Amino acid sequence: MSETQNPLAMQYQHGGFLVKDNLLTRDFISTLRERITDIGAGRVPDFPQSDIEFEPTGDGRVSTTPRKINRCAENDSVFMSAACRNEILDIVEPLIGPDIKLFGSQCFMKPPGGVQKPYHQDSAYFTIEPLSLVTCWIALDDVTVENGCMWVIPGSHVDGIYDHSQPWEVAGRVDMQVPDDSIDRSREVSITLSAGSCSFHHSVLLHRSGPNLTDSHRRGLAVHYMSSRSRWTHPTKTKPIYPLLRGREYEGCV
Ligand SMILES: O=C(O)CCC(=O)C(=O)O
Repeated sequence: MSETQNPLAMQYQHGGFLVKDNLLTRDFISTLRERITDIGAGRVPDFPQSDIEFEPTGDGRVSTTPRKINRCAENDSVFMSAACRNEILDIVEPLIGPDIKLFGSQCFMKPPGGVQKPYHQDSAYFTIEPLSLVTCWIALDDVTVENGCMWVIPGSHVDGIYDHSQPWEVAGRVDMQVPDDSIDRSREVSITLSAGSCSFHHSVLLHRSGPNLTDSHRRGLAVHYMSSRSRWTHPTKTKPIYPLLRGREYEGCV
């Protein structure tokens, strides 16, 4: 089926995101949740502790509550099995083509009291061209406005990269966000999901997530996919090895 005939791909091209309800089973989601608990408790010995970030305490220090687990699929076979699920790759393929590589993965823990993540575009941080990666965000818990769902500005994926010039302090370091006055919040829409449902967003789409105002976690696994025809553009850093998940490699590409 060509990109233009696929209704999901058309929706994605128009709005820069799409939602697929109940894409993964509750059993598989339970497996991922248990794996997160084991990693957090240090029961997965090979998982690098340096890839776990912690929540800020509000007084400039960092707590012992995990906020984010970086490189989950790259470090761990259980998470890699999530990144390789055919249910997901079958949706990604019409969006970026048949040759698909894993660019990265992160688990956003958003514990009770977890802080917001302000507006940003993933491609502002990704040194890959073209700027057309797609992120599958897998809901590991039921995700609501109250527990900090994602919000997006539909159609902003065609705007190009915004200035990320407003400092934002989190987890002991300063990150950058799109200045609040550049965003028209009257256009934003929330993405609420049941556990096992997934959203897919374009890497140039403006998005944020709210604070968690509830007393349970709002966990989400974000897996970033790119075409294996993409090019590495970082001026100094050596290109990492990106695993091929479907299709084929291309000479001189990522
Ligand atoms: O899950 C979150 O809180 C933020 C997610 C996000 O920014 C992303 O997946 O790019």
